[in-house]
Amino acid sequence: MQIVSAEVVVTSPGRNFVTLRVTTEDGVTGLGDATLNGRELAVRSYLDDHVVPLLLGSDASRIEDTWQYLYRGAYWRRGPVTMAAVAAVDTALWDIKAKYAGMPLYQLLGGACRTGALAYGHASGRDVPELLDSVRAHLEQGYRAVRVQTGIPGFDSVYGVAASRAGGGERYDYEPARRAVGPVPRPAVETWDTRAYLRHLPTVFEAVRAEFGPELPLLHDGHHRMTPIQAARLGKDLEPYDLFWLEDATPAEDQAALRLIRRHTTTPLAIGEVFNSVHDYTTLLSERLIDYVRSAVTHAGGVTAMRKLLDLAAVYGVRSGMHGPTDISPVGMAAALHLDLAVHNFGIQEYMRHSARTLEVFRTSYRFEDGLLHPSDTPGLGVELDVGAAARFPYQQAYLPVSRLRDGTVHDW
Ligand code: EZ4
Ligand code: CO
Repeated sequence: MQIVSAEVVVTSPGRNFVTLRVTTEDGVTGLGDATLNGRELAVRSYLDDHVVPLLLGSDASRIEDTWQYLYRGAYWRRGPVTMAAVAAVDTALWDIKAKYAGMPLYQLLGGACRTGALAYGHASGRDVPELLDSVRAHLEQGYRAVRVQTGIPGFDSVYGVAASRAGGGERYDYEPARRAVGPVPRPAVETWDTRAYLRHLPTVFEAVRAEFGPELPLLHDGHHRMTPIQAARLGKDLEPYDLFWLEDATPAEDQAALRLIRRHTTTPLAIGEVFNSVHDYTTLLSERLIDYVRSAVTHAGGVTAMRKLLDLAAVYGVRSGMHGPTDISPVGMAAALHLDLAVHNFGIQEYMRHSARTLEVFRTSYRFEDGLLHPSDTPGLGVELDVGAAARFPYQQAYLPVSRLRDGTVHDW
C-alpha cells in the first residue's frame, strides 16, 4: 500500500476548501479535509512544503504510526494549522484503508450503534418573526433539532444570523466567512454589546417555545462572548426553555472558567470547536464541566484523534456534538458521520447543507432523512473529489468577521 502521490487541492466552489488527496501504488485514492476558515493557505503550505514530501513512498496502511510520526516527529505540537494538516493525512489514510477493505469506514470503527445521526440546523432571523419562519422552514426540511440565533435590537448584524440575499426576500444559509474585496481587503467588523444580548435572548427563547412547544431540541451558540459570570446568568435565565445546549459561552481556551458557570446553572454546556487536541479538554472532562465536545475531525487531528477524544469523553459521560458548519468540507462531514454512527457516546451532529456548487466538486453519498444523517455504505468515506470541477473555482481570499464593542475595543468572535 505504498503512497505514490499526494496533492493538496484548494478550491472555492462558493467558499474555500483545502483537500488532501493521497494515491497508493494500486491507484486507490483517499481524501482528507484540511479547511481552516480564513487561514486556508497556511495549511496548504504546511502540507505541500512539509508533509507531502514525507508521505511519498511510505505505507498508507500504517495510520497510527503516521499520525505519531507527523505529530511527535515535527517537535512543534498542536495548533490549528498543524492539526488540520495531520487531520487531512489521517482521514485520507482511513479512507484508503476502508476502500481496500471494501467497507464503509464506520464498519472499521466497530460498526453502527444507531440507524442515523441526529442533526441540527441553523435557524436564524434578524428579528423574532423572521426567526420563527426560519425554524418552520428547517422543520419542513426535515430537521428535528435547531440552533436558534437572532438579531439584537439596535445592531445591524449579529453572530449567526444569515445575511439577506441582495435584492430579494430569500435568506442564505448562514455563512460567516466573507470574500475579501477592495484595494486593502480586511475582515468585516461587527459591533457587539453583551448586556443588550443578555436582556434580549431569553425573550427569543420564550417566543420559540410558545410557538413550537416543549419537545423540539433547541441549541444556542454564545460564540465565546461572555465572561463566566455573564454566562452563568444566561444559563440560569434560559433554564425554563430547556436548551439542548449552550455552546461556547466563554472563550474556550480558559477551561477553568467553566467551573464558575457550572456552579450556577443546569443548562447543558458544549465547547471545543476551536480546540485541536485532547489536551484542551482534560480539565473540562475530568471535572465534568461540560456535556458535549464540539471538536471536528477536520480540526482535531483526524479520525484517529477524534476517536481517542470521544473515548476519553465517554469515561466522564460526555457526548459528541461535532462541529459541522459549511467550512467543514463534505469530506470532513463524511468522516464525522462515520464516527457518529460508530461511537456509543454520540450526542448530536451539526449539519448545514453545502451549496449546489460545492456538491458539484465533492460528490457525496451521505443522506439526510427524517432529521437523521447516514454516511452511506459506499466503501471508504463515500466522497469523491472532481479535480476538474475543483479547478474551475480558484481560491478567493475570505475572512471571518471580527467583533468590536461600541467603543471600538476588539472583542471575542
Ligand atoms: O463560527 O464555522 O457552531 N458553529 C459555529 C460556526 C463557526 C465557523 C468558524 O469557521 O460557531 O459558525
Ligand atoms: Co459554534
